[in-house]
Amino acid sequence: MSDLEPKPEHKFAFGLWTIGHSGRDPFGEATRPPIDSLDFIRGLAEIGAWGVSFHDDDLMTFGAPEKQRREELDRFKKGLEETGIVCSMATTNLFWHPMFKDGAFTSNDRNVRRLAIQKTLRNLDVAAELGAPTYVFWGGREGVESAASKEPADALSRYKEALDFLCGYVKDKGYNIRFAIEPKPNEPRGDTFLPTIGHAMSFINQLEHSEMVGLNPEVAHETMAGLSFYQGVAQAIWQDKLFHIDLNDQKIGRYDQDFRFGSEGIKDDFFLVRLLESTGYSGPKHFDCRPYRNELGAGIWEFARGCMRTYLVLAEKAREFDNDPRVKEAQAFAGVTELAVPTVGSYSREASDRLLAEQFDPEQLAQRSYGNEALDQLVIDRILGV
Ligand code: GCO
Ligand code: MN
Ligand code: MN
Repeated sequence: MSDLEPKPEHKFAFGLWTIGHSGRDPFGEATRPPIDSLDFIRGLAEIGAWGVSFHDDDLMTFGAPEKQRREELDRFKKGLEETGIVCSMATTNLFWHPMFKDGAFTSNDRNVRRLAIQKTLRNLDVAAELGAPTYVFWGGREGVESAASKEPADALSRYKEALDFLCGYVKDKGYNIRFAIEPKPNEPRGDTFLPTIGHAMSFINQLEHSEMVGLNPEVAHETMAGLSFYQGVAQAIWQDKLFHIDLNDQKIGRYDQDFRFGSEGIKDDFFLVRLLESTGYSGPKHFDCRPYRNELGAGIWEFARGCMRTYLVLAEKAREFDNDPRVKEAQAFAGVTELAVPTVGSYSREASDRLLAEQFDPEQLAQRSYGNEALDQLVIDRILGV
């Protein structure tokens, strides 16, 4: 194994709400004291992380006087300057306050919708001041329990209206910020609008400034929906829409578990890391997860170290896998590189005439074996380290 020490060049980032999560859940109170934002940033620098992200309300007390909010922001800025940690992403809390119980951009109450956009405009100014290049939209409360309560087409129109307006603001102000939508199938709502990577990507095509809007997919969210996160991310990369990523882990079909990256679906995580490394994804590797609720003190930093360590181990394993001559041979047998060869090329009359005249032998084509068992065993051997 090469060096497994996280370094700033790896671009590992954590949200203020992650390592410092209080442990509060629907069944019980906080199990840990809050961490001050300055201590948090210092802690990140100590463990070799590079970036930090925040919700407006993580950083500045909601509803507090402007003077206090300014002081809280300046304290955070001091931490960034002192440590060299960068502010890699910002987002709005549009889910915690009871006024958002029916949604934010898609609340049936027009004043709640207007306030949600106003809250976002204000935090976009903060994001610009802190140099955050990405602004995330996770639609926490954008959804329904009762399908009778909202017309989906109206909700999607209001969602689009909000994002178009906010894109207009960023362009007007000349901010260097792109938006990233974070899909999630459910929780806290019974059904969430834009539930998966696929829904979000096709929604983006409907936006006025679709070029400045991409995705922030999360391991746990696609996995909750029983989908392959790897395939979703691969398609987002193929469509140039992977602007940011939330790494964590999750058992399939459960509530949003937000486990330490690499603690559950290790084979999926192997392929995910291999994908991010081999396609040259250059954004933050952002961990949106939290320590087990029974963890305290030094243990929460062990959790953070674990996320980064597992990522680095898997990156190394992926390189070894791709350099293994037995893998190359098995991949050639499986036809992996053959899939990269165009099938018919662009349409022309000649090309279609040629294809129509060609003779294929279906029986002989059916005789091919692809050797996927041997190939996949090489994956397992590599992950298990034998
Ligand atoms: C969740 C989400 C959030 C968002 C965060 C930033 O399931 O709670 O993943 O953690 O990522 O609000 O947008
Ligand atoms: Mn989540
Ligand atoms: Mn997330």
